[in-house]
Amino acid sequence: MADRPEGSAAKGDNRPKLSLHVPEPKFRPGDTVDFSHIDVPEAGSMARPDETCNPAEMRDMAYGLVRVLGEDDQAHGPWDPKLDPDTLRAMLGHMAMTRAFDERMFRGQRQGKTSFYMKCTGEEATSVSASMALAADDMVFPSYRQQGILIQRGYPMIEMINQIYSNKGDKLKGRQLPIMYSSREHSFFTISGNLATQTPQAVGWAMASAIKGDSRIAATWVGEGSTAEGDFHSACTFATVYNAPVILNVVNNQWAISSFSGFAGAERTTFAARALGYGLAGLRVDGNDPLACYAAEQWAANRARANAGPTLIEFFTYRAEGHSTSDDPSGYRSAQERSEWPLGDPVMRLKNHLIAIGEWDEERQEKMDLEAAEHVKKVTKEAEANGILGHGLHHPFRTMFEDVFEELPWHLKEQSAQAIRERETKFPGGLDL
Ligand SMILES: Cc1ncc(C[n+]2csc(CCOP(=O)(O)OP(=O)(O)O)c2C)c(N)n1
Ligand SMILES: [Mg+2]
Repeated sequence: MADRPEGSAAKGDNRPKLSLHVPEPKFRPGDTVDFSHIDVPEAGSMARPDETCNPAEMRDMAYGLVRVLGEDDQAHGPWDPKLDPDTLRAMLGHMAMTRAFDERMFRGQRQGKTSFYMKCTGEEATSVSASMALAADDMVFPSYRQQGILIQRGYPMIEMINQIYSNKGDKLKGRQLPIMYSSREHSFFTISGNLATQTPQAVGWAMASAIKGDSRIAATWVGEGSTAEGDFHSACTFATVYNAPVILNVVNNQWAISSFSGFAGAERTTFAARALGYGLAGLRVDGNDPLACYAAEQWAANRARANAGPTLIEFFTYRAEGHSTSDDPSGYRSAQERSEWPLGDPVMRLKNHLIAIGEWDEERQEKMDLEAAEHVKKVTKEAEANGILGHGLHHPFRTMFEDVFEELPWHLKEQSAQAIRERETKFPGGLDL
């Protein structure tokens, strides 16, 4: 019998064999990085539609890139939010504080004071600047990389560190992974490690706000990798169907631990373009341009407040450091990526802008950085008095059974008693039970 013709799928079938595409990042460790394929349009070149416009008119905004700060460090075009110098300096201050906080907490993990930390280096504008464009009581549903929101909203830093150290001052009693904060007073929804769950929650909260005739809107932040989760798509459907007053911020830092953005669909289209299929307003924004981040969030907030509909914003940025303290990016990506990244550093860009408009100088910057580092150091010392990892100054063991049921059911009482008995046997008199 003659062999099956080459390239055919099955016997007697001359249709071509099917093949599957498996995405592969452009650069691996040791590779020379060339980002010339990334289109960086001129600052100020994108039109700014009216906040109440039809999403169908926003195609360009979903595929292009909203940019305000140009190579000349000046603000350009219709998206310039025209913030006064005091506001710009405050924005710079929050970003500098976020960076100082990240540095110290990262070192704390390396010194064994906590088990885990996640930095947001290079992505500060996507939380700080966006948060500044919202009202303080708008409800935010962040992921784990938006510590900048808490810093901008004035959440006491000692609470953040107590939580990271899971010590006796931790209001969450050690029940959450370090950095998974929660603050009702700061309209900051409890962070969940289950990716993308915050997106339908934000939409649901926004729907409830509208049902109640309230004036507060909701905003959520989700990583580009997490948009591959079904929850994100349910969130988009509910948002568009009910015209929920919500902002869906997608932080495209191009990596999801060691998986590059291609696995979430970035080889095919932009994340902002997802909006078009749902009939949502979609904006793709230079995430390292603090003014563009502010302007886009403000546009979306105005739209939501006017009952004109939800917005999906893609912040195009780059995760400059490892995913977390448990990660080593040198194992899967080229170390050159960070320095070759064409959109620069958000802190430097805002600093250079302030200097260019005559409202800042290098000495003041040095002082700001020093004061931020000193502040974090001082608060860290205060938090350390409440305990660090492994020093026993945590909430008593038995508290893990508390706060869930009004009255502890019999089977949990039994489990609690057994757990305490076993612990007493293992560490006689040594641990706070
Ligand atoms: C449902 C779910 N799947 C997988 C994980 C493991 N995980 C934690 S973070 C992460 C990467 C997420 O990447 P991305 O959404 O791009 O956010 P980024 O970390 O870049 O900010 C993964 C896969 C998880 N926590 N939850
Ligand atoms: Mg990511």
